[in-house]
Amino acid sequence: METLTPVFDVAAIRQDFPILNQTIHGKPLVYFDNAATSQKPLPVIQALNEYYRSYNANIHRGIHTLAEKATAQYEATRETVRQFINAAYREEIIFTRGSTEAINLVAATFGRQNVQAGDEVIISTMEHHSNIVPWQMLCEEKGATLKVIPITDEGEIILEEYEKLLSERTKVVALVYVSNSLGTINPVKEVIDLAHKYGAKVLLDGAQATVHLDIDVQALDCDFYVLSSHKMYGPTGVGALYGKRELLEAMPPYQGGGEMIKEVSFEKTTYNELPYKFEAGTPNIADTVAFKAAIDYINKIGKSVIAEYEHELLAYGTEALSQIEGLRIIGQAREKISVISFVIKGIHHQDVGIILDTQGIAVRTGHHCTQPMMHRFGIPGTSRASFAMYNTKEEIDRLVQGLHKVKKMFA
Ligand code: 7TS
Repeated sequence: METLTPVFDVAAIRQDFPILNQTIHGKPLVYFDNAATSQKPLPVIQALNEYYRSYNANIHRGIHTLAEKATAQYEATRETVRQFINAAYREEIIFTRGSTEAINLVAATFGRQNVQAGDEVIISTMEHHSNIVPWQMLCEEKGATLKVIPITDEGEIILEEYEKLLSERTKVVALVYVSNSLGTINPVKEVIDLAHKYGAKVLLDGAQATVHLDIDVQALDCDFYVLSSHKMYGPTGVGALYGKRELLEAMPPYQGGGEMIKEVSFEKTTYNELPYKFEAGTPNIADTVAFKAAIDYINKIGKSVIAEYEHELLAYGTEALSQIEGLRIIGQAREKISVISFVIKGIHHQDVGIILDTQGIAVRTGHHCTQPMMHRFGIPGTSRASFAMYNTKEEIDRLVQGLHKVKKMFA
């Protein structure tokens, strides 16, 4: 009998990721560094290959067949990203190198235009450095003030404290949707609605969220949203900025050059329409084209099915790791994605990472580009296991065994 709900077949999915099928130091690879970057399925690798083998050409400028095909494929990715986050218009999707560049774009254009001396920008304690430093640079330049939403010991932002920070001086609230170090899913809708009461604009850092959650920028009513392809099973070097059309239209360009202009003379340049106004120079065509294959792959399997499976991994991993004596999970929010950050009493996180690697297990160790947050927890860093759709409970068992070995070595 045919089943109506899609079946999640992790063994079949693993076949699509050739990199997983290898040994490291003689042990089968366990890849638990997905929050840093995810692995790429065959359709993505094939899309890259196909682009360079059969239609590499510069886009938007040529009238020859290859240029037209490359342009069509590049623009098809824009439409796919638009649908994936439910933006209203394709012009609202600007391609960038990733989340970092997208945040810098907003800080340098919208920020410079709208944040003045005495104004305030609000971020949270759990931001990635890429959602701290651009705002800090802006505040320094303008004489504005950076305010920080505190978090609880569980790793949740304190909404009442956030409300106290808001005022007529608040121009921007920039918040991570899902924390890369804690896994926390922030209550972004409440944050956005409160900010809008004060006329502030909200940027959501969706670098981690986009691959795990259903994203609807219209329902959220965020003003800006950023994402990175490489954390979504797509290639590195490409990401996107979503911005509400009227905001993007009012913003000055970010970089000057080809593509972003309408007409250039030595006296005056007029700028291109959206989205090209923000896409100066030849973009990363190949990776952008292949990014579509990554989103198509996620859509084919089904985001909710993937999320359900990853949640199972999170619950299983949390339970298993909690049994290890001396291990403390950093980040115990009620709403989490499949990230488990932890410290082990008396053992440096770097040693944990090195020993796990000798057993073929890849985790990330350190501050994960969230140094102020580590400071908040009074630790230099953590070891972090982050799960993707191709991970398994057996791999988590391997991690647990590995951690027992680590502990033995330091006993
Ligand atoms: N924001 C968050 C929440 C992130 O996790 C990252 C990357 C970025 C922004 C920056 O994204 P990029 O694509 O521009 O680099 N996070 C990580 C990580 O957790 N480990 O390595 C990179």
